[in-house]
Amino acid sequence: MAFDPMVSRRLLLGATMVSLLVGALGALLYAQQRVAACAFVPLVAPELLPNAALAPAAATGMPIGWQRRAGGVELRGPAVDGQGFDLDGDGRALQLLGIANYVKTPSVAVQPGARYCFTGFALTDSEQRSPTRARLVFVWYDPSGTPVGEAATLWQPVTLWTPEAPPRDWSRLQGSFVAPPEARSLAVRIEPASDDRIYLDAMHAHRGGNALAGLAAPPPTLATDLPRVARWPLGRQAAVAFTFDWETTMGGLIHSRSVGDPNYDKDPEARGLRMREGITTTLQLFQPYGVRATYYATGYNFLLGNLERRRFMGDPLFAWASPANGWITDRWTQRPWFADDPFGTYRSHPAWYFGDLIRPLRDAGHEIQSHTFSHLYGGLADAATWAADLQAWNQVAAERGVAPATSLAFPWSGSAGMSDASWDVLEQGGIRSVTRLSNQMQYNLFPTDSDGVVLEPRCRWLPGREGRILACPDFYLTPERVSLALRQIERAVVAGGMIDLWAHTEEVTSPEQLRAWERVVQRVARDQRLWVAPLGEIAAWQAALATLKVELVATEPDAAQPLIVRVTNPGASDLAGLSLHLPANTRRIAVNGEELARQEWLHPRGQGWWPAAGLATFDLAAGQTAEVQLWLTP
Ligand SMILES: [Ca+2]
Ligand SMILES: [Zn+2]
Repeated sequence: MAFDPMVSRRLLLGATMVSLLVGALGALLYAQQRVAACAFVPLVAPELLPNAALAPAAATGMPIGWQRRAGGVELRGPAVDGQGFDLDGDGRALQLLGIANYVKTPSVAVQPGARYCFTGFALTDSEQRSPTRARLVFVWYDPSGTPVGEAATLWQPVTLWTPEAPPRDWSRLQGSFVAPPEARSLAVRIEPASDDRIYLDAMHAHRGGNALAGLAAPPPTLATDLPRVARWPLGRQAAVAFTFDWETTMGGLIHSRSVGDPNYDKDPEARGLRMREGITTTLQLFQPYGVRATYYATGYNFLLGNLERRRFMGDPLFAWASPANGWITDRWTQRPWFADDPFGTYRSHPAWYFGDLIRPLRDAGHEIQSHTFSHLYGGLADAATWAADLQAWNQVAAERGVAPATSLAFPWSGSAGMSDASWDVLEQGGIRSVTRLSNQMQYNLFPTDSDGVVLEPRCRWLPGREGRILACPDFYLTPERVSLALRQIERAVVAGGMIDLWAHTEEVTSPEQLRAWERVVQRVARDQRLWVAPLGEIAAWQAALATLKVELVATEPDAAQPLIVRVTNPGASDLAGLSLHLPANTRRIAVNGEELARQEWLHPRGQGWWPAAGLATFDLAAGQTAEVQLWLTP
């Protein structure tokens, strides 16, 4: 066959066109994929983050335009201080330390309705050798710079770096969200789930990020329509717990630390006796008011003695209990923690063992929870020590008929330094609420005003453990702080929250201390707006309410047809005195077919409804569903 140059040229041209088209299409697809993955694409998805290079601002230790909540966020790296890490070759990365802390990016201009994404890299060189987690929170602002919405990603793993086993790669932190209609700018907060030190580097923001949409955390559901579940039983507006740190001479008193203990320089035996006396005085204090309190006990509180010379937790030596960490001597760096046990009984050594006091406390209805077995410093102990401590506490508690701990008060308010691994141990050990958390800024989940009044007094989920562990705010009650305590309670009412009023039992023994406590207890017990209960019960209530399901059964209510609401309690806690806020035009109400009585002149105690307050109250046991019928005036 003859060779036709025309045909061949046409073919060649066609082939070239096709391959160019395929190439262009391929490039387009490739670019689309990159945009979806939040990668940089010239012109299409340029860098949006101002100072993504983390260029340092003079003298602040921070990159220009970047913000932090508290100290503990600063530039580190080979080119900064010869320490720390760097991923992208410029010699610096941003350190983030503290569970209450965050890094906040400079703001990025956005168009409403468009999707934006953020990517960055993280690792931790945790002192406790624990990997950790972090999340991103997108904060949207209107043109005036007012926040108009927030959206969080799921918690994402942050890999552990150790000198022996450095990880191959840093962990990627990423997420994307669509800008809401009012939004004109965006800043991204990076938040940690523990006090393990994190380094952040190679952070970028782009348009796009479709492929990252699945990393969004489910948004919180806000029920605003009536009927709506009231926050506390019987429609009360706030909850108050009276709690005590209660320790024998062995629990903390001989292990004095000058920081976080106002009586560190007093004789540990005399203090142990006063801790004991504080049980008698507080039982008398609460009895007339029917108030039930929480006693956070250390392990030796459960012992009637130790004639058997039992050894607990493997007779540990806590090398971290050193002057460098605030101890007044270096004694505990050489001596086992329980070495001073006199091996006597509560009769021969009443300051050392309180096993005889458990029964009277329980008989009076009070709650006994964990102040740790050993009175360890939580942020300095490792996860294995935590596990041994929780196990030992539950063991000796069981010997006195006390249930495993579900709530824990940190000795010395020493939560600063808690690793994600230690929190895992607490969670797996059944701890559902914690208090006495660190008040150092970067670890402090409950900021206060200058007088020490907690600004947002309500239990909140521990970051990274939403739905699992509640962190509850406390207020240290001393005779000088009575009027502040009353202010704190008012603040809890306004917040619809809770406050834990606390001291050591040794601090409720003098006539002056008792007068102060009496004033507050009387005030609280008579205040119909307040629910007074042990802290563990308050936390269990809040956790149960978070899982409560309220469904409107589709009907067209009129004068004859009721509105039907199904309320389900899928949790393990009974909800006695569950209350519903009702529509103002409610005429009648029935629960599971039984009409609730009107209580025109009473506060809504127990079953019934109170039209003046717009509240209906009934009990909903664990695992039960109630069908509530409301007849409304049209
Ligand atoms: Ca870098
Ligand atoms: Zn203590």
